[in-house]
Amino acid sequence: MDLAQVRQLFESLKGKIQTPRDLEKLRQTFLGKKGYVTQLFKELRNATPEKRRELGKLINALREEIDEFIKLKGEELKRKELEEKLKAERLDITLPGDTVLPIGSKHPLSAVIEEITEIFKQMGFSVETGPEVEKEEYNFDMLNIPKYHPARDMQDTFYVNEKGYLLRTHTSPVQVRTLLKREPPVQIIAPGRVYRRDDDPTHSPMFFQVEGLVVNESVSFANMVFVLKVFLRKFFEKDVSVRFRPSYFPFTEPSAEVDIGCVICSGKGCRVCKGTGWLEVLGAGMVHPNVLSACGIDAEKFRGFAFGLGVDRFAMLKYRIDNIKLFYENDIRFLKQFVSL
Ligand code: 2NL
Repeated sequence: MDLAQVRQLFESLKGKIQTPRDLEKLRQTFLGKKGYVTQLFKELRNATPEKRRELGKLINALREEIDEFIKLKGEELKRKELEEKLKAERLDITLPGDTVLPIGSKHPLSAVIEEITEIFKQMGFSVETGPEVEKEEYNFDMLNIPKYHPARDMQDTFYVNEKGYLLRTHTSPVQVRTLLKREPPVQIIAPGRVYRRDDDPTHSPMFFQVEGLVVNESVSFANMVFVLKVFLRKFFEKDVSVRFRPSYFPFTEPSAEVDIGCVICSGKGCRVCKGTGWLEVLGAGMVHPNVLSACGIDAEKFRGFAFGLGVDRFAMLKYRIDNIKLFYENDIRFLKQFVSL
């Protein structure tokens, strides 16, 4: 083949190059050891010096042209290949992730304790806490519950040792400690865990209580009625009816049990209020003079009222939960229903 034919062949093949392999084949066909251009150079040896110079220039030009084409086409093919690869592997990093981090929620009992605490704070109460392992003295003796008094059995106490230490059966010892270290006027609430040897569908051996205590000169039963009514109506977010029934606690005299009109059936009678239309929610009374004296307070000069409530009962009524055990099983399916609290 002569130069013109080689050039013509190259021109006809140029447009058919699709892949790097095609390109390499093209290179071998023209510039390889037995390629057409290489062949043309070899044939030059037989030409005259003038012809050799003249023809050599032309062959060289063709070789450079093919070289340049291979270089540019190679780059183009590489770019195309990369583009296709990127298209195939494309990730849209602007899409939202598919793993939503689970967000924890407040335990319903914590939410209710906070709510109760907030209401009493607004009424001028401050919050006191104390140890859960208590002295028998603070838990019973100073609250007018003498040794061998049936109340100590009624509350089925967990004794820690024989040296007079126990798990507190109510948060009253917190109030005793406060009275021992502080002069009246005192206006406090004591929220916290308490322990009793009870374990059945409606009783847990550990539960939460909030107790309250007000000690001042001329504090009356009427003051107590008012404070508890305000509290109950704020907590249940409606104008609930409230009634006080006579009762007995060793640490208060007189004592009362406080009922509200059933928040489930509005007093018509249902399963929760056992058809009575009333729910018992609080125990309360005027602090017994023996308790004030035991705490070093002049019972002639000062009076007080006190009350106690079970947090679980309040939470059950507020969120319509019928089984106290749900609060202590920590089943995620139960807990995650309280996300907004
Ligand atoms: C109930 C009854 C009550 C008290 C707790 C108390 C504390 C001191 C002095 C006098 Cl330091 N009283 N606490 C008074 C009356 C009732 O709780 O049924 N709780 C669930």
